[in-house]
Amino acid sequence: MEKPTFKPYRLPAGGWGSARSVREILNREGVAASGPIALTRHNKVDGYQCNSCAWVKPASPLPLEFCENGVKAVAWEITAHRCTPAFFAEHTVTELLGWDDYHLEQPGRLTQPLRYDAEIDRYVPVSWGHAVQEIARELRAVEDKRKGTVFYSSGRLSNEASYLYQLFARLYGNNNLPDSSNMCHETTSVALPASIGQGVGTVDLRDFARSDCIMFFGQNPGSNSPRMLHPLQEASERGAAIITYNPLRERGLERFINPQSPTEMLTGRETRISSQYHQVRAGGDLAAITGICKSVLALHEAALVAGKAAILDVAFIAEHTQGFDSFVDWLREQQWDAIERHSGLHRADLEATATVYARSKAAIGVYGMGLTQHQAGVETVRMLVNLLLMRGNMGRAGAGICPVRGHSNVQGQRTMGVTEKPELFPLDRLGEQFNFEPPREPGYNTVEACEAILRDEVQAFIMMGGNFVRAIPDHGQMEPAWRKLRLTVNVITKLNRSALLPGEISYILPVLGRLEIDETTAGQQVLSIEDTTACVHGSRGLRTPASPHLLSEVRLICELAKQALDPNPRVRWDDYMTNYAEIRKEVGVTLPDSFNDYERRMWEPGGFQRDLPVKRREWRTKSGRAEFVIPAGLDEDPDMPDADHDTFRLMTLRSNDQFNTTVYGYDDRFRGIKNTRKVVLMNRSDIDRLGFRVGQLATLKTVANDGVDRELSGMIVVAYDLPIGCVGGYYPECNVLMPIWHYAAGSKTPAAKSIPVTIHSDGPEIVAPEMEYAGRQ
Ligand SMILES: Nc1nc2c(c(=O)[nH]1)N[C@H]1C(S)=C(S)[C@@H](COP(=O)(O)OP(=O)(O)OC[C@H]3O[C@@H](n4cnc5c(=O)[nH]c(N)nc54)[C@H](O)[C@@H]3O)O[C@H]1N2
Ligand SMILES: Nc1nc2c(c(=O)[nH]1)N[C@H]1C(S)=C(S)[C@@H](COP(=O)(O)OP(=O)(O)OC[C@H]3O[C@@H](n4cnc5c(=O)[nH]c(N)nc54)[C@H](O)[C@@H]3O)O[C@H]1N2
Ligand SMILES: [Mo]
Repeated sequence: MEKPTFKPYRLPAGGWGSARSVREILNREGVAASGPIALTRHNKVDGYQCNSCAWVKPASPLPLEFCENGVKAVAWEITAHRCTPAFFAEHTVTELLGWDDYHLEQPGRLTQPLRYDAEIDRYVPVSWGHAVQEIARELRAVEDKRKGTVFYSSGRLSNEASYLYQLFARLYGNNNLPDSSNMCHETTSVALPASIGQGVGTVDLRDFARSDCIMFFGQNPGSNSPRMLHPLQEASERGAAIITYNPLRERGLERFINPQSPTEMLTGRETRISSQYHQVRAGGDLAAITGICKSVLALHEAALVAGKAAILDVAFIAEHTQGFDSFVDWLREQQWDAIERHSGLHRADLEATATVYARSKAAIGVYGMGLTQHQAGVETVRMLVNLLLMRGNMGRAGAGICPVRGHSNVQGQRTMGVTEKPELFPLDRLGEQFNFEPPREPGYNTVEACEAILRDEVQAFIMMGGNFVRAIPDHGQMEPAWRKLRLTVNVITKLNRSALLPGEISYILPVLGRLEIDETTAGQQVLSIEDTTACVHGSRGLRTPASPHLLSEVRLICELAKQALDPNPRVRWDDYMTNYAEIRKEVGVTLPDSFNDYERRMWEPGGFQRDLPVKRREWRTKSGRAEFVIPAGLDEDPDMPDADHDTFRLMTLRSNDQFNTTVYGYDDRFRGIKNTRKVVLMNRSDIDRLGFRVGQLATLKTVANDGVDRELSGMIVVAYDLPIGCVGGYYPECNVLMPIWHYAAGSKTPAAKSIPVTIHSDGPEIVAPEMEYAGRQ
């Protein structure tokens, strides 16, 4: 590996850097010739839907409706490389455990089902028939079906597979359906229903085109939803205000060149994205938004005194909301010095935002992990809703709330019933439809599944996609506990670390990817997904499968269910796995409001939008109105010993070269970091205060009084532009530092953006000189 370097990136997001990267990726995966052909069908009606993020698939797509990171995700799946049984014959599991995430996925797509053989410490090929039979037998043998079996899934699973998976779990006898959204937008699924009676965002692309004020809190579109930069560019050029709150200056939120525009590429004409950029302290948004609300209130009062038009939407507040007066009382009590201390920002910064917001006609609040992954994440999201409600920015054109969901179908999965919360799915109707009594007790979410594993209560864990053990907190405790499971089933496409922690009986079951042709006796089957604006799209594979031995996820679920469950004439597994339209028919019965005429509508340009009651100002909350919340305090992470200068807030970040635990490479182009992921980004003054030198190595230790030592050494100290007291490191490397109990109250989303750590020198030697951020570029 080449020497780590740090050289601030001077270019905008997009542009030639992006175009070059796309070419390199296709070459690297050995698909330089066929990759570009596939990409012309990317996010197109009758094409396939991108397997990377959940950003909108527009009705009028660009000729090339993809981004650099979409290409990475596609190339990763259609790669020419194969991880065959010969690879497993060569390497023991113990040896592979020493490899890092990047190298584990390099051998390529898995080609055959494999079973772990403990005697030779290797995975060996096995037939599908044998695999399904043994897994089904083990599932039947679990004593306490309610507590003993977990059905995890990761958010790429199609609507069709998700629907069958939840049906399988509920017929089996539990709601243990944790999924990856428990680790990201679970906070949203708790906050939004309480505030506005709807668990998903309220805006779509048309709203972005009409808004004149877009406020961004803790979401990084440049790396995690790059196609979103197109509507943002359009908004900026139209003169809309884009206001960002983020501890880091993320390039995608600063400036952008559309790599698909020849003029922009040739002339280098870039667009400024954010009109205001506030480097809020990690966990400081609750205080910051409180400050903005307080300023808006003051502007309103001043306007009334001056005989000018009201700033608040008084009629909306009276007709549609609840709790406004108490909220105003609470706002008046909040002191500016506390707001400034918690947010790390000046009153004038927050007033500047309030002034622009107060003038706007239609505002959108966008957010991501920077809000959801804190202990008070639920209250912070609800505070952002408060801000929007004050001016009636809900249920009208150009306005609303926009959680930017992660995985390409994580939202659809929840819609299809993959949820541990029984109240989120119409179980009565499901029971009637299939003539059974669905379990009503809440199931495990991801954190609760981990806790149950630590208590030795789980016997069988089915992982439908994902790299669970790597994505969760507390690796030091979870990995040994994981190995005590009786049955672990890894339904994956590439090798990952979770599969290398076999339980007593362990399988790797390789499946088709979304880009691959899924052929049954009834012909080629198609799938559907839902994007972050609740639009549902059809997706048709176009590539020959990576191996003739792969099964589709739908088929695998049906085969397992047929053997693990008693027969039920209403559940037609054989029909479902032959003709996926039969699954969509069942979805239409369970969810008639949104999924009538599913089969046809999923091919409409731009997809069809699910019913969103807030769009017509219908509030399905307890009071039947939108509810203002009053938070318990301004502190988002009460775990953080605040007055203690030696404790830092660690934010775990994604680089531009990863998709979750899949590490595409060791460069984080936009942040200027090359050839390494073992870095700790620190403010220069913190480095000086600790007597450290830039480029030396350091150890991070978690501050927690629970008797468990959590530490990570060999981290290169980088001087970076981020607030004093906050430090940054990469996920999943830093997950070893996260206590399992450090999560958001109410949603149990791990609080991955504020882990209390101390930092210790590993010695004065400089391993990487020049790791200093040279100032704003
Ligand atoms: N290429 C690529 N795309 C992805 C993914 C990927 O890994 N790679 N992952 C997908 C998934 S599953 C998800 S959930 C999404 C995640 O996408 P995002 O929501 O963008 O998540 P992160 O990158 O974890 O963090 C977002 C931003 O939060 C900022 N931040 C950290 N702490 C705070 C804070 O306290 N306050 C504020 N205001 N900001 C803060 C960070 O600096 C960062 O810019 O992306 C999806 N898309
Ligand atoms: N510290 C920290 N931890 C975090 C986060 C954070 O910000 N900070 N973010 C959290 C979030 S938001 C998330 S969503 C999780 C996600 O974390 P992960 O579980 O890593 O998510 P995936 O990207 O789904 O998992 C990648 C694996 O999925 C398999 N796979 C890929 N495509 C397919 C497919 O089509 N079918 C099947 N069956 N398998 C496939 C591959 O084998 C690959 O190894 O991590 C969470 N953990
Ligand atoms: Mo996520």
